[in-house]
Amino acid sequence: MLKNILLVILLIFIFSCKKNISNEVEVYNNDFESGNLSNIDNGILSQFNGTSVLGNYNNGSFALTVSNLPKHDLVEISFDLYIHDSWDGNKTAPDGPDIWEMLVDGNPYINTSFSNSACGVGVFCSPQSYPLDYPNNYNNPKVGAYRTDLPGFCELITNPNGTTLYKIEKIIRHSNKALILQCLDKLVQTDSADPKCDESWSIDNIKIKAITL
Ligand SMILES: [Ca+2]
Ligand SMILES: [Ca+2]
Repeated sequence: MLKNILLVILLIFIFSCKKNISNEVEVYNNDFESGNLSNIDNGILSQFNGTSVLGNYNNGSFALTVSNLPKHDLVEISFDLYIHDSWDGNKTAPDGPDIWEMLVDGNPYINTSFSNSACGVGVFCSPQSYPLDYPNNYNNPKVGAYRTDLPGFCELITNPNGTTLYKIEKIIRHSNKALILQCLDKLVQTDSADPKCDESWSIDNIKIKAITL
């Protein structure tokens, strides 16, 4: 009974929150097809799977600054995150852990690990933290993925792990006039001659909305 009452209260809360969104303005949208790297520190472009993407990065980061946001209470940040090749999740040195982070105005909103190895009978597959934060150790590789059938980024080596696409979407409290979106990795692969070919990431279709309640 108490459970039901709590559920009703929660539903009313959610409904009233939805009702109170009075305005939504898209303040940034980039699919990188025009090569636009304005306001992106350390922006690099590549072609992947027939589209232009921001990346790829290994032990790298970029920072996007969006200025002159209208008055707002929340922001919704969404993008495609490609995890390329053989990320090792929560393994330890020399293979990992393979950490990926998203920060807004310097504050971490995602601090996780990805594993992109193949699982099978008799094959050990290293766990990943995503969709939870590192060091959660209980998720199989590719949990929470949107697509797992994409080719690897690096064509120089035979890499059976391919690329996994995750749809990242975060709504956070934010009211500053400017927003800095930073993504970075702390990839570890000390036994590889070409770590960027072993594991890397890139991003596409960044959209940011300013929301007024
Ligand atoms: Ca693109
Ligand atoms: Ca690694």
